[in-house]
Amino acid sequence: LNQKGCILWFTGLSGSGKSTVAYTLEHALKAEGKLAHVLDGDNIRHGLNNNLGFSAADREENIRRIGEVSKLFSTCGVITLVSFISPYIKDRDAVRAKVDAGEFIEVYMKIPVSVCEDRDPKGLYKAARAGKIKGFTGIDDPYEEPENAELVLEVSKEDGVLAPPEKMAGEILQYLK
Ligand code: GGZ
Repeated sequence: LNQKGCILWFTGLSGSGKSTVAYTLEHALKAEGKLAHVLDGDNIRHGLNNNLGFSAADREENIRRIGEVSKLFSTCGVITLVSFISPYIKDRDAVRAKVDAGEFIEVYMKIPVSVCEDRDPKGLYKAARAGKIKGFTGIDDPYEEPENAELVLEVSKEDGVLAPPEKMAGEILQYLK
């Protein structure tokens, strides 16, 4: 009952696997009887933040509100898995600064844009290259890499391939323990 919450803040490009790993970890944590919940585009951008787009100002406001919501969840004892590109260092650091030391755990999905673009699960990179989406992160909009992430998940050095989500979720679980 007195489980302390925390915020696992996934950051990385579109198609880097943030949500897949976050949901895999949510299931693993729930299987252990822990209170865990994913916040992502589906339950935030379509609801609370449905008046926001992808300008720099809107992305900043998106992350600010998500930070406030995550803080509430964490205070309630939830292991809060937050999955947004969150491209700007200052916006991520502003959330970090609002919570207790150790409560904010930044998880950088360090996947090169070339790999994300090859995967392109929703065809968004293709649309961005074709000029149908303007200001797409990694193509014609910036992504600022974390400098002090608690965890960095990377593609394999040998073959440039992504580890399965279960393996990445397992690494994070080890860190939490
Ligand atoms: C980046 C965009 C854009 C633009 C729509 N740039 O793969 P997805 O589809 O599901 O993830 C992307 C998602 C990014 O929303 P976030 O709230 O995570 O972004 S931020 O943290 O920067 O506020 C992508 C889709 O929305 N998408 N247009 N221009 N991603």
